[in-house]
Amino acid sequence: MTQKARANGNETKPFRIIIHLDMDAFFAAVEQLDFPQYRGKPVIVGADPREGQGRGVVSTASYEARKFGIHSAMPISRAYRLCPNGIYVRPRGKRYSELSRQIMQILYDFSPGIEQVSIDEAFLDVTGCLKLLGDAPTIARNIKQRIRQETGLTASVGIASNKFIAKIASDLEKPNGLVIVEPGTEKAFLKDLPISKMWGIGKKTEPHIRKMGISTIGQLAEYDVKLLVKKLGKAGMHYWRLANGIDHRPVSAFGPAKSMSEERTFEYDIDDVDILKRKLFEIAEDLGCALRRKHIKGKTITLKIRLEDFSTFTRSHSTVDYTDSSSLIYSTGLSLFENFDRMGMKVRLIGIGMSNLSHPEAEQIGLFEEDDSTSKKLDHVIDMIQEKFGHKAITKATILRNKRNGK
Ligand code: TTP
Ligand code: MG
Repeated sequence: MTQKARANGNETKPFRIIIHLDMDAFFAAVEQLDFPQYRGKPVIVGADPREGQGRGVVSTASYEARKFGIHSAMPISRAYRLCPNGIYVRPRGKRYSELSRQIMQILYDFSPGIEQVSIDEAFLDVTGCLKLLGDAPTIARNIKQRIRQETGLTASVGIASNKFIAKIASDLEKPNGLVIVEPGTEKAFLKDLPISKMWGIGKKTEPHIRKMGISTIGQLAEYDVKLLVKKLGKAGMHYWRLANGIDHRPVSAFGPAKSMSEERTFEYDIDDVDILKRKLFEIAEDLGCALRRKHIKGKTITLKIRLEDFSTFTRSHSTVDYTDSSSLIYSTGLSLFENFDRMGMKVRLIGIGMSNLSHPEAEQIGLFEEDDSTSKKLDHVIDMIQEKFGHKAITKATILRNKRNGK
């Protein structure tokens, strides 16, 4: 199969069956599981509401609480005003991770082709498992049943010929949903859905697209693709292909690494900016080193931050050229960090990821290669010494200075 983009909308592709699974109101459902007195009640997991004066946000809300208009990322004070009699609880990350691992383990019994996308969500490529396990709806029902029996939780599942459609399908009949999109019906399935359902179209892009007179995925599919590319750049082609039901992205357990990342979860939530900066510096060093060791470079640097209430955010920036430079990774990560509003909350986890990867043969010779050469040489020397004498043998002065200051 050729993975190259052809913009005629009729390209042939191998037949695949992809399942997308997403747990229902995950954190809140776990609370209702462990505390039976919460069942059937509005449960809000997140920051402390302190009689409506609390800072921070909602991590998630049970479906009973959603009837009051409460949703993830809403300020907790607002949630409290909407539902003062709700049950407000702090997140219990360890417990959620434990159940997440158990759920993913169940999925591995059905297919080795699993891509876990978040704590409660995964894609499975079951194309090769049909003979063994039955048709896709049977597999999906069995997965849901095993999760229910072994954990007591419900999941929603979408089945389709690609990831994009499967992801949309799993969301359509939540909670406890099972939506099957038969091959050949992809475009009809997408046609009347609002563009807000499109994976990847964020709050910034959506108004832009709406201004172009596009409000449904069907309208996007019918839009002049050349004009779309002119207005939205490369992303325009990507969206147009998705809107036409074309998505060849593999479930990445089968494909090469799409990103590399380093992150640190802290024992205690951290507020001190200097400590956080130093952690970022260490992460950038480790990530740069890992990239150089594998001879991989990347263009998109993503900062990941998890706050004390478990809300998790990412902020990305793409560099002009492919890079594996620790100092460029650090300076980019730092500027993303400095522009991020923590809403007064402490940080529980911080990390940096590199995506949009290239292998050496695809590397472009950068415009700024010359200016970069000193830090490149320094990176190289550090890598060599660390390789020979171990990771702790050498470190840049910034880390050392902070260590001496006892931070
Ligand atoms: P989601 O799957 O987005 O949400 P959900 O499982 O709570 O509800 P749904 O039935 O709609 O899938 O996220 C999974 C968990 O991740 C969620 O239970 C809590 C956490 N989370 C946050 O902490 N902050 C957020 O902004 C979001 C979206 C999720
Ligand atoms: Mg979910």
